[in-house]
Parts: sequence; structure tokens; C-alpha cells
Amino acid sequence: MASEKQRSLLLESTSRFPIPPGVRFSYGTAGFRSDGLILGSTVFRAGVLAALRSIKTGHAIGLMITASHNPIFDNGVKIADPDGGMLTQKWEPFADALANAPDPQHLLDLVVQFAEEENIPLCGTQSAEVLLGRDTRPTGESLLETAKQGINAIIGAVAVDMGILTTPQLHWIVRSRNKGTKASEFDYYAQLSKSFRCLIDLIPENIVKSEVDPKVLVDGANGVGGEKLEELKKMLKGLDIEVRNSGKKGGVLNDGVGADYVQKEKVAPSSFGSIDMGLRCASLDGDADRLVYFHVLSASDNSIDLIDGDKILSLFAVFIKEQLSILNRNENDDVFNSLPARLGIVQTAYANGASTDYLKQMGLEVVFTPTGVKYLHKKAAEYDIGIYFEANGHGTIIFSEEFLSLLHARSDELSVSMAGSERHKAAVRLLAVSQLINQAVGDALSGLLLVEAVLSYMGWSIVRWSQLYADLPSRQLKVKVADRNAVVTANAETEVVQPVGLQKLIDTETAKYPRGRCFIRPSGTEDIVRVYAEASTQEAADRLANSVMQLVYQFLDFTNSHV
Ligand code: 16G
Ligand code: MG
Repeated sequence: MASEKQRSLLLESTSRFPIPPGVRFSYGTAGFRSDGLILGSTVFRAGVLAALRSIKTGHAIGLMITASHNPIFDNGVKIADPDGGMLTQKWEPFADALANAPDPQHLLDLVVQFAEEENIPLCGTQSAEVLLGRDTRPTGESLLETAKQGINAIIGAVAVDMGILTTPQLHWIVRSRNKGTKASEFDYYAQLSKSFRCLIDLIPENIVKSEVDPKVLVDGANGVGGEKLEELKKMLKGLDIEVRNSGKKGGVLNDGVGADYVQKEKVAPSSFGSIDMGLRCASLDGDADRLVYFHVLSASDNSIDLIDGDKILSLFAVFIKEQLSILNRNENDDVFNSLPARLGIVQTAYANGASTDYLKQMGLEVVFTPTGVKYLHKKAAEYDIGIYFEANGHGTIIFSEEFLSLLHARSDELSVSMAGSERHKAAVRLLAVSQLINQAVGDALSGLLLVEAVLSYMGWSIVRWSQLYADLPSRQLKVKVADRNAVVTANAETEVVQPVGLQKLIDTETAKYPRGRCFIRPSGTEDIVRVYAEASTQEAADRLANSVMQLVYQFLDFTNSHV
């Protein structure tokens, strides 16, 4: 039961942040997002929710103020669960209901009812901790203050302002704090730089290094990622990083820059051009949870060869598979015993078909989930080592706790019986990867360092990496319809189940094109339906996408006129 004091505190605090009329907020794929100026009530309520989640779990929760790759005047809020992952999906309907409660009394009723259902005590003796972070957007500071008020509206909850952070840094900090390991921003840099150094120190001597350019140029999207990369750089040895679009020289966040722009438009971001031809370039998104690479192709225009999340995933898969096979190589030693590991690759329907073919040819197990990190991460966690990436550059590698402790034990054994052997080094490398790569969520900074370490290990230039396989030409289209939720999909978004009959026509259309593949899904972040098509030529992919777009119009107009 909620105490009287709690009830009146919540009523009084909520009344200070009325919801704007005529707007409906939706938790969407990864949190609330909209124009930053109308987000006060939503962020306040997200603060309330985070405090309740902390009471429920008995651990610290993260609350991040960011709108990722959206334009600068948008803002948003993402919530991190105790393990550093996304807020449990079970609470999403509550988040939606809370954000849209029309007045303080409705909100109080919702909270009281939910707290009863979830057994969350609100009697005044509970405690809760919420760690807050924000990116560099102009509305960030005041929204963070608003979130604090939401947290403080729950008796016993404490808000800890961690200041400006990347989204993955906050997730990492939440996870580390709850695990009882070192958890400050400085600790994050220290762990990343130490594990990176370890991987570099273990590069075999016989690698031909001449192919690898010593320098990487990084587009910081004029956001928090560029700023934090400058911090990380100070602690790194063995890598030359030049940060551009760090936001310091007046560029606008996500405006003609950043991973989303580069990946969608397939052009170089601003401040990059023909002068960089052939050099290894990377791009972060606005809150640094996405990473793509590219190199500039032409002196006359801004065209690039894009190396997207699928190819980053493939590079990581090659490296991890190799380390596992070295670790389990029988070198006729007396003490041989293998450490089998289930290695799983997780992709979405947006993964280029050529990447999936390549990974399967390597003998890897590839599985698919719907779009959105919460789905991929959960699936990847079913393996000893799960590697997941979306084509847009969001992904990471996760190691199960069980496998990590076996690996630690094996590394200790080998350090006695076979110190300095390749098998021992492989164990140490895998442990270093588990420290370097963010286990909580996709992280452009840690991903960048792992790419750099693996390329050095392989002795590969960016061109060699890009040649792992050739992407199939693809096309994405946005279709504006009256109600995007009229589209319901199944089988990891590859099949339309509603409107009935549409999938059959998509199949017929797709079958006309060699290597054709096409799917549609309602966006979780924009009010549109997305069409994705790929085929053996660009022209064919374009035509397939266009004809399926026409089908969507036909069907959704039909659907709407009969609702
Ligand atoms: C969000 C998701 C991203 C997904 C994208 C799809 C997280 C942290 N972010 O940005 O993974 O690819 O939405 O957007 O989950 P869409 O639904 O508009 O296509
Ligand atoms: Mg992002």
C-alpha cells in the first residue's frame, strides 16, 4: 500500500509537469522520443518509473536523456535495467500508460495499481537508486533536472547525476555498479584501454603490418561520442585516432554527419572528402551506440564504400572463431582438453543477404530476430558467445558468465602448463575481448577499438576487410500510410500476416528477381511503414522496392477504408 505521504508527494510533483494537449507518447523500439521542448512530462514520468524499477529489482537503474541520431532539437529517454540491458519489455505497457496518464490523479491510480500487482512496497521505507546521464543536446540539462524530480517523487529514491555520457557508457556503469566492479567513467576508459593494449601486445610477430594504415579518422556526429573519444584517446597507446565533427567547432549534431546519415545516404559525412580517399574512416551516431566504417571512393563526389554492422559482425566472427579454434587446437600436448563453445550469430532481416551467406559458409549458426536491440541481445545471451549486429551498426559480443569462468580457469591452467603458447594467447585474447567489448549494449567506442585491434591482428587494410564479401544491392523506402499498425508481421519480420493476402503478392513480386528478397514492417520510431528489398542489381532492387511500395498503398488504403 502506498502511504499517504507518498500519495500526496506524487500528486503534487506530477502537477508541476502537465502533459501537452493532443500528443500521444509511445515507448517505441527503445524509449520515448520527440521534440525536446514537449518532453518534460514524459521524462518526469520516466523518472518515476525508473525509481519503481529500482525498488522492484533492488538494484541501480539507468536513465539516459538522448534522442540518438535524431535532429538536435529532438530529445528522448532510454531506461537501462540492472544488468545494463534495455528495460524489460514486461514494463513497456506501464511506461506507455504512465506517459499518457491525463492528470496527476490518473497517474497516481496507475502507480498504486501497478505497485500492488508487482509487489512494490510504497510504504516509505524502501530505497532506490537511479543513475542519470545525458548527451549534448540543448534540452538535455533541463530534462535531466526534470527526471530527477520524477525520481524524487518516490520516497526513498536517490538520483545520481553522472553528467554527460554516451548511452553505452551509462549502461556499462549501471551494469558494473550492480555487479560490484569498478564503475566510474574513468574505470570505463581504463578497462577499454587496458584490454585494447592486451590485444595489441598479443599480435603475432609474423603479421604483415604494412597493409594497415596506422591512422583511423572518426566522425563524432558532432555529439557526445566525439567528445568522449577524445577522453579515451588520452589513455590509449598504439592507435592514432583523429576525431572530426567532435562538436567543438560549431557543427550541428547529426546534421550531415553521424553513423545513421552515412549508413542511410551512403555518402561521406561533412569534413570528410576526396583528401581522405583510401583512408580508414569510422562514424559514430549521436549517442555513440552505433558504429559504421567507410572509405572515400571518389575524388569527384562524396561516394563511399560503406562497411556496415554486418561487416563489423563478420570481422568479429572471423576473429572469435579463429581464437576458439586455436584454443582448442590439439598440439599433441599431454594436457589437451578442449573447451567447446556455442558461438551464435544474431541478425535481423535488414542484414544483407551476402553477409548471412558468408557467415553460414563459415559454418556458423545464424539466427534472426525482429529489429531492436532488446530482441537481438536476448537471443545472443542464449549462447556461450553471442555476436549480434544490426546493419545500422548497433551490436556487440556477449559472453555467458559460465563460459567466462571456464575460460578464466583454462587460461590459468595454460599459463602454467603452456605459458606463451598460441593456445594460451588465444584464451587471453578472448578474455580481453570480453573486457573490451561492452557486455551491456552495443557501444561504438568499444566496437571501434575491437575493430582496430582485429584489423591489426589480421594485418588487413579497410579494403581487404571490405572484400570479405560483396554486399547485394538493396533499397529501403518509407511509406506513409494512415495506420502503420495495420501491418502485423511474423517470423522475425520477414512475413506479413496482416493485411491478409499481402504477403502472397510480395512473394510473387520477389520471385521475379534473381536473388530477390523483400519485406515490410511498421517502423517502431517513425510513423511509417518501411520497405526493404535486395536483388542482384541495384536497378532490380529499386524496382522490387517500388512495386512492393505500391502494394502497401493498395492494401493499406483498402484496409483503412473498411475499418
Ligand atoms: C531504434 C533501435 C535500433 C533499431 C531502430 C529501428 C535500440 C537501442 N535502438 O533506434 O536497434 O534498429 O530503432 O528503427 O534498440 P525503426 O523501427 O524506425 O526502423
Ligand atoms: Mg544511438
